[in-house]
Amino acid sequence: MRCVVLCAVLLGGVCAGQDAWREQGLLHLAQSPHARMHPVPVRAARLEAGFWKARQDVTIERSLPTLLELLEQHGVVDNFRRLARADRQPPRRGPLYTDSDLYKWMEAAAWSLQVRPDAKLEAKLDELTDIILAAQEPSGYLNTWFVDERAPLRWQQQTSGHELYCLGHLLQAGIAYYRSTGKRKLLDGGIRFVEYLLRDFGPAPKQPLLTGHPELELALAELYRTSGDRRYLDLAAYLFSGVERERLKLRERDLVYLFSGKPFPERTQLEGHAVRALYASTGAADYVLETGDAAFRRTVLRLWEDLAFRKVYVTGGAGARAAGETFGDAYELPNQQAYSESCAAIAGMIFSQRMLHLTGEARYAELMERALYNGICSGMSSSGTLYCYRNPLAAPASDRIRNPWYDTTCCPPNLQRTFTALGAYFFSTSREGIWVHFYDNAALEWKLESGTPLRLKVKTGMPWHGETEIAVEPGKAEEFTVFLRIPGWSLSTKAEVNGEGISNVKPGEYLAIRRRWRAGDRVRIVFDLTPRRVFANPRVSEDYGKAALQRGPIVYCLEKHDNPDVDVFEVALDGGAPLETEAATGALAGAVLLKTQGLAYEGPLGRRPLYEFQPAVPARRVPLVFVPYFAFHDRGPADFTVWLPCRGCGF
Ligand code: FUB
Ligand code: ZN
Repeated sequence: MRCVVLCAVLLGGVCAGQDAWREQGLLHLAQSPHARMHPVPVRAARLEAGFWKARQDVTIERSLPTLLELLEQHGVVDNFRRLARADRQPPRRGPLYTDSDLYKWMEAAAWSLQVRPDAKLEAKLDELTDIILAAQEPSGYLNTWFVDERAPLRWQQQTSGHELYCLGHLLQAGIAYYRSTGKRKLLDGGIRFVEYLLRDFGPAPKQPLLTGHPELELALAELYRTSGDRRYLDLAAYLFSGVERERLKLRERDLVYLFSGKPFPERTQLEGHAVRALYASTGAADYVLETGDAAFRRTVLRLWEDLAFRKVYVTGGAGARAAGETFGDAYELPNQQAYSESCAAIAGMIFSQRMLHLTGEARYAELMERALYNGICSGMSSSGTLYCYRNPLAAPASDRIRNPWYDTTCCPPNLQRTFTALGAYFFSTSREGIWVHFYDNAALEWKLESGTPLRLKVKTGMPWHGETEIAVEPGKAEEFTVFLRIPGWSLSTKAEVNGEGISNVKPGEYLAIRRRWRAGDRVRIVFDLTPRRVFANPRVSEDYGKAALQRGPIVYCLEKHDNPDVDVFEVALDGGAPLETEAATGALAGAVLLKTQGLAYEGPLGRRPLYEFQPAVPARRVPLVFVPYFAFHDRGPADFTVWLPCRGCGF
């Protein structure tokens, strides 16, 4: 039996009582029968001074407050306030999905309370909860767009109306706030809306229901995990069933674009709107975690492989085409035209997170890492006040990619909720022991699944320096396994326990160290951060003959700021030149830069004819300095590119 939110007693031996909310992981998989491992709660995994802590701090200190101001300025909160007023003033502003932006901001703020308790922020969340719930109708319906003169349009525009998308984010905010404070008012508001759906929607004679933008599916799975109420998971199953195809007269192109409306197991590839497709896949993986459904399992595996082998950028971004914000065909990965919405990188990352927890296979963490350190990290400026909606892999200075605000402002709060909860993505537990997926300075204060308290203290220079020490401190001596992910990029990793070397450390796998651990045990790992050239599958025509540079998890780009005498679009890498490292100074201080010799073309290519009988060959030697991709345009707009032609690379 599942433990429900309300339980204050032991149910089925699993519910810890009134404080059960404290124990719930980032995803509450503790009772998910098909989970190979279980995420830890956000409060259990504290990031300490280092790469990600800096990003988390700026998110909490700058990004959350400034974005709330902007949400206020753009009327997003007033859209709720006005519904409690007889005069309905001020008029509603923004596109029809703005409610979700506030909910996502609240989710981010809620997670941040587990990182840094803040009474003022908590009071603000309570105030926003009251404002939101004052707009909820007695039926449970809650949406600021389909009201008054637009009320008759409710559920009439299910392919584009985002009513269920907004509800999904409301539930996720409610769950996060509940897990952070034990307060369930916002969550209960979300549940009231779900109960209204259960009452009035479903097979005839009830009304049809479709997620025109998938998102509710994963929220319902988490609601099921939180409440124990199976009807919520069944509703997700209904949304995946595709039964509304006929009733809503969906066209084939709707089924592709929405990634909704046809039986999920009939999906064979990622297509259509990238965020929709990846949220749907995430929700489907959640469904497998709960049910083990074999057809769904085969499908999510096939879709993940489509992403990893054919449709993801080297930065972990996804969604090649700007038109419709869609996936391209297999291997269609343009660089300057890349859309690669921040939300799509996040959606791909959480899809991989579910697959990791389903299987325990390191390749899923590998793809999470690629996205986190590159195409997600790039989404927010180091100042915490500018955001990328698109994350192209090359751009001229004239392309204003980082902006404080977007009318469709889905990405900024999505980045925030990822960064505030980030520590909990680093560790999981299973019956065998503890898993470490990513490496940064961090302290885990949690417990083994046997109940023994466990403290892990990670001290590392990652992602810039490979020396890493993990202090393992169980509450009492006990036999268990410490699973350490050895990243695929670390080709020769050294590992030892208490000074004793471990052999057979394989890149791209978890190193499972099983022993009787006792307080004072130390694991030392040295990751191999040799900078390397990366080559794309030759079917990616845009990257053929080119290379990118990568060191550890960080993908680099060549940006004009550091190469004032070079046209970054008219230079090649020299495949024989060494790749050297240098500590960055100034705005990028703390980071490691890459330096190498490149080859520039003689004279601007713009003066050459478009077609010639001899190829243009770059021959003039020039020094090149590469910076981490995530920092593109962080020091102001400038030409940059990730992929460069590579002479002498053996093409
Ligand atoms: O559909 C509205 C927004 O557009 C969603 O939040 C994102 O998926 C974005 O692509
Ligand atoms: Zn977005």
